[in-house]
Amino acid sequence: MKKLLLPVVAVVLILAAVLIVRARTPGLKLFGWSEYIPQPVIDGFTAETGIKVSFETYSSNEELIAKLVAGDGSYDLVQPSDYAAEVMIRQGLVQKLDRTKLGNLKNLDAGYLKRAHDPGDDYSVPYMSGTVGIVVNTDKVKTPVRSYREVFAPAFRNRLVVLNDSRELVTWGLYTLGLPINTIDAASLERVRPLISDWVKLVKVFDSDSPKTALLNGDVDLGIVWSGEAAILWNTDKKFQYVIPAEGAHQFLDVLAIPAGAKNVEAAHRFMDYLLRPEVSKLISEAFPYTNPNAAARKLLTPEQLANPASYPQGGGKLETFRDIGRVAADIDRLVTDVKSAK
Ligand code: SPD
Repeated sequence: MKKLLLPVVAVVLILAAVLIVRARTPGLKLFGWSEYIPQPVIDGFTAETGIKVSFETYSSNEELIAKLVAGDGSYDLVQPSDYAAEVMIRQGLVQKLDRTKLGNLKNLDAGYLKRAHDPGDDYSVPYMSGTVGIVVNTDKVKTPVRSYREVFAPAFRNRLVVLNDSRELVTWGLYTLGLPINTIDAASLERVRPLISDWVKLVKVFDSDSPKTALLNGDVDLGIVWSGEAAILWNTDKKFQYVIPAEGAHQFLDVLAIPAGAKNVEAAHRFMDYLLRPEVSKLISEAFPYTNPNAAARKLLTPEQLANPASYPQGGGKLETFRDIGRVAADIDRLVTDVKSAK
């Protein structure tokens, strides 16, 4: 009996030790855009550090901000776009970073630092950049489509996929009317209303997560999408052409930031620094080919990857970033909800 007891006790002790170590190893609660951080990259981090990552996704900055304001989630790391980071800094929703823990910041192209949303780079680290533009299946659409007006043409009724994003939709209307996209008031929204009210009636699919899917399936023939989605389509078939709209287009920089109440700040810094490694950042570019702000990672990309016209657009076109527009953001949401419900 005694002979049996000893190994049993040993096994129980080992199991208990494993459980204690596990409980003490900090996890990381990550809240990021869908289709943006490859699972193998997350798994690589866990394999190397033992830090488990729980990953939840969202489809818009407004969804992210609403969760943080409500205090839901207790996230350790989030991934806002530049203008959303600006809102979050103003509202005290994110905390200052410890740059001594981010040795790989040196890999970033300086052109992506000291931007208006975070002039001192105190709160955020660039992740990926991109644009919002027109993608056309040129097997199905034979006329040139270069502007928002040309996308929202009666001929394309029920043939369109567009982002399910209120700020984006209103911006396309503002550009079309020649109005500023960051100085928005009640008058400009009233001017946009009839235009986008007509537009939403033409749309077959609203999708911010994977707008490429409706194009790949042949459910729609053209749309307005994130550049990384268009880049994947181009990689799949060169019939999918990406165009920066003639009136102007949104250029975004998505960043990483640590919420004010994060519990695992150390793990969040480690994960950020891991993502900034050239070889890791390259993996991200391969899975989700947005514009990579990591200069050292870009050196590892192939000429073909760098020649993708959606990932790295060549030449002209007016590109603008979004800014924090304060309370008008809620008016935009209401306007878009209104016009969609009247669809
Ligand atoms: N699937 C990833 C999409 C990332 C888009 N970020 C830009 C948002 C700008 N409103």
